Amino acid sequence: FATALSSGALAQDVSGKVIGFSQIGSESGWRAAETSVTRQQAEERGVDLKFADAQQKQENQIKAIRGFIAQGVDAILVAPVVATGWEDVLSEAQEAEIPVVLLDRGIDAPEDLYLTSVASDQVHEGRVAGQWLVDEVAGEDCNVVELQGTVGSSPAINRKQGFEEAIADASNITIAQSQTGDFTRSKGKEVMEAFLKSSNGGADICAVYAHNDDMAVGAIQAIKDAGLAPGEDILVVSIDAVPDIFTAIAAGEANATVELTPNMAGPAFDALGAYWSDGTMPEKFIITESKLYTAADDPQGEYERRKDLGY
Ligand code: GYE
Repeated sequence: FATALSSGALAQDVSGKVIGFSQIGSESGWRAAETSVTRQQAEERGVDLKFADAQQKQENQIKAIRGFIAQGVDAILVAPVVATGWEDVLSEAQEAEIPVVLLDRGIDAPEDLYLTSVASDQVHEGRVAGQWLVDEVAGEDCNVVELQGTVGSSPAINRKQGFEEAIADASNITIAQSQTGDFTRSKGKEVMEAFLKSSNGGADICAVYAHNDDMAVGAIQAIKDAGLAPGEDILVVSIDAVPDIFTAIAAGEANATVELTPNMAGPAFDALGAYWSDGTMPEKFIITESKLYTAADDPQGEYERRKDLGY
């Protein structure tokens, strides 16, 4: 019994495994946090993590995955930059019997091509952001400008859809302009500048909805440069809950964010460990939480808490 129990206790063990991680790049603060949490998790669990930065290009991710297959890694983690175009390379991994776990973004491909997917419910995130705005403006007319994430990525598609669903019955709220800011601060600022110019210097804009905090931070700068007060003249709602947005919320320059945990690797390693120990098949979709934060939720404390976690 003692032996059976102790081997049971090792059930989730992934130590000694070689795991490749095809990361998208470093477009956002959230992405940087995910990279560092994944490295930490690997180190704590004794995983030999092979890290490949794709610099936002799917072709680099496909090359990295082929490299991992050629090296004979034990598993592959991939954060897929866009949703389409994965079937061939994931079939190659499947033929090589290397389990693949998707992190933080989804793909349009048969579900048997990956073991599991660890991600948030991105449609839900969009709904939470949209519902916050519906409640906040309480029936007043409101023109929203939207900063979308990377074109063709699952969070851009889903966060747009969820937000539109949440405001569908609010005839007072209209999405006046919507464009991609590629999940980056610099593009968020640039696109917001254009929105402000074409909206009477910003006088016609009531709120900005950004698919991530980094674009919101860029937009906040553009709003200030235009001589307006972000958070007051123009409401700001976004997604991720990174430290910098809490600084903005604490300063009254942003209003709300929806949290996305950067710890996608922890549940992924747990799932792989169980799978390797006794063949346990994980849930196909492991869904992380999406909590709304506003100025009422101790933004300074949330900032510090994340800094302590190594964001
Ligand atoms: O929200 C954004 C990042 O894929 C869900 O990608 C993730 C998104 C995240 O760059 O900041």
